[in-house]
Amino acid sequence: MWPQRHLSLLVAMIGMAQCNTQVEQGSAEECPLFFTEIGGCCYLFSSEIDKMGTWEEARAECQTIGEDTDHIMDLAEVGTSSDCSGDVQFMEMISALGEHVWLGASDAAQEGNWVWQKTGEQLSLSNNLWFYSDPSGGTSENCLLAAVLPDYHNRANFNDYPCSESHHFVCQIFPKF
Ligand SMILES: [Ca+2]
Repeated sequence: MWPQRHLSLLVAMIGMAQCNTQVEQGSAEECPLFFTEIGGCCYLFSSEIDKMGTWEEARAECQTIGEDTDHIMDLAEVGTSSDCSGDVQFMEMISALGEHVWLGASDAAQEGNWVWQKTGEQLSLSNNLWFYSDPSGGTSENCLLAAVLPDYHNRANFNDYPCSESHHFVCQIFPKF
């Protein structure tokens, strides 16, 4: 487990921000407190709330914050929603922060078949955001990390990493269907 401090305060503050801004779900012009609006969608970078965790812990944290604030939330996805037009800016934001972050894709169910877990969309192995030699870890690396690596000019790119490692992460508000 990782530190739970500030969670209740965070939830209260997100709730207050919601009341003040009349946030629309998914594609919001304004995002709740602590969230960042990129390309019409709202993202929560966990460094903003001092949180890290395994991939599973990160995903659960996103879902819990969503339930507590009446949003559909999960680990962030890239390229799965036409409502979110800021994929390039999103990756640039991760590069600028300079920290590895968990994103919402996994190939745990079937090795080599990468699937964004919230939408069920495929993450193609030909997606050019993959690090040039990844995915490379076989069954020992089944979770998607946006890594910021010096040997890749500190440019965020997709890597397969062991799901049990602890990293920062990014949550996203998804539309209510
Ligand atoms: Ca794998």
